[in-house]
Amino acid sequence: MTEDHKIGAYGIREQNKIIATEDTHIEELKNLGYTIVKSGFSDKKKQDIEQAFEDARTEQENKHGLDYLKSIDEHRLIRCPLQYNPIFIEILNHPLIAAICQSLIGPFVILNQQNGIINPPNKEKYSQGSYHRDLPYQHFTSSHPLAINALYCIEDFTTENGSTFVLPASHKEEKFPSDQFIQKHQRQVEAKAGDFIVLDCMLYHSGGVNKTDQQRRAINNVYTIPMMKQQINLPNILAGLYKDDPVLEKLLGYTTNVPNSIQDYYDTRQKK
Ligand SMILES: O=C(O)CCC(=O)C(=O)O
Repeated sequence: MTEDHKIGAYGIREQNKIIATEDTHIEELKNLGYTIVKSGFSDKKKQDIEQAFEDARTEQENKHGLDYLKSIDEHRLIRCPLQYNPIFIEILNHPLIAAICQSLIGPFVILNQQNGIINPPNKEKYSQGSYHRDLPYQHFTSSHPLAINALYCIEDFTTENGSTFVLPASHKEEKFPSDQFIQKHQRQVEAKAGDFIVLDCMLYHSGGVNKTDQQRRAINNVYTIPMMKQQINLPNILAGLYKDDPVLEKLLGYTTNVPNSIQDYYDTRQKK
């Protein structure tokens, strides 16, 4: 910051300092509950992710059947894309996202879920298009974040295609605010393809209405303290895949899976 841009202040003895790249994001997440992080992925990588997203969607539909997925309102979600292509592992293991999560949640972070999210065109409704917390039904606040959602944008998120609405600082309040407050203070966040919209999971947010004739896609990556159960048992799905990598072994939950027996629990103690 140049002298011209220095903020005038008095009576202040303590102030945050921006030193590392992640510090700006950490400050925004603490104070506002959201921030935008540039992935730095090349155009080629972004295209490969988009292709992998569509391939994963086809594979899921072939496996479970589109009619069945529609009958349970799961046709606009891809559950656990990480099982289909290692490119999704690169997304969930992004170094800047990892640094932010570790600084906010603590040194031991696990992936709770990764989902492909499709906001359909022509104002059609979808499951994420209503206000919620990513730790739903919870009405407490905590002094440290318990969970962070890094929503990777496959295309530009615009007001036209239903980019995400947030209620700034609502992660600090227990109750969902009144409709009047929401109408006055909600903010629609715009982001570029390849950005992550990163949210404190206790921030109230909602997908917007997609008024265009093109789908708007994203991949959410939710990270939590290791004491929270995963949305789906990822070690079970991955069946040993990536277990040889000590970082991924922890992140994917291999070391925090609930032991099936007392002997299994003793084995975890022995490894410590
Ligand atoms: O699709 C969106 O804009 C929001 C996604 C969302 O709400 C979520 O990942 O929890």
